[in-house]
Amino acid sequence: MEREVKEQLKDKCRQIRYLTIDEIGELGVGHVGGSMSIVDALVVLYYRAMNVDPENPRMEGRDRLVLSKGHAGPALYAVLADKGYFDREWLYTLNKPNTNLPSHADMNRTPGVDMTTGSLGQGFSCAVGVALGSRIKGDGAYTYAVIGDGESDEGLVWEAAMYAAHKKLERLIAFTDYNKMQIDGKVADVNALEPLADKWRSFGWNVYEADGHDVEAIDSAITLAKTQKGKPSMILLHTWKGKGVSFLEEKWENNHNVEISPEMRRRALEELGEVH
Ligand SMILES: Cc1ncc(C[n+]2csc(CCOP(=O)(O)OP(=O)(O)O)c2C)c(N)n1
Ligand SMILES: [Mg+2]
Repeated sequence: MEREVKEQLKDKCRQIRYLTIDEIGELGVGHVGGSMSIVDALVVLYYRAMNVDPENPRMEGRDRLVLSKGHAGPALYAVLADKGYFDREWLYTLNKPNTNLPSHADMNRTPGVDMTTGSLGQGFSCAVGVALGSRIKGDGAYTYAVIGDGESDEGLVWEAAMYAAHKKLERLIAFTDYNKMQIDGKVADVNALEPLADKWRSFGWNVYEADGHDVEAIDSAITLAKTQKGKPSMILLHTWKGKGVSFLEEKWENNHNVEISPEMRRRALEELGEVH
């Protein structure tokens, strides 16, 4: 990746984190930790990998993203607003009455959202259906899906994983936001996933691992996944819950769905720097 491109993507991550905090701060509470941990992957997807058109959110043959961990909606909304799918002012209606941006992603309300998600496990199985539909149509599109590590406790994830491999859905590329935390504690304590890479491999997937806060590593993993034939791909992203704001990073054990007071919002935005 060219140095300039990398710097641009990194700065975009900073800006998306700023918008994410700003919109949650306006509401006063939200899924901050898991929104901040997935920003870099969303940025690589929307600013580099995906064939999408904000002017035509339902374009035939577009690549699709299913944010199966739908509670990270605020991060996706920040990206979609920045890309021009809708007015940035919408961000400040997050999860308020009559909003088009509910806390969990909703394809019937928000331009650019490809699947309604929030009930953990379901989105991923829908992504497998989307990828299968695309293959049947022969439109050449890629389907991307993001699941949480806690979400991986859902049996539905593994049913869908098995079926995707059975159908040889090589244009399905999934990510696990492996931030090591879920709602009630550490993933390793609640229901350990390791050896996670081996599990996905044994389900018939190509598996890659990357630093989920390194845009170049994420981009390389996607590029590699696209060269593979006959299998879907899983990219395990090692991430940090609350990434980008020091006081949230320090609260990694308890930043899942938390208050962002006006003072916390001010401090976080100051740390993240200006957005124009
Ligand atoms: C089926 C279902 N059960 C429970 C919940 C409530 N819930 C929302 S987020 C969450 C924790 C998910 O953990 P993880 O997938 O690790 O998310 P992240 O750390 O990325 O925020 C839970 C239990 C839900 N949304 N859906
Ligand atoms: Mg998690």
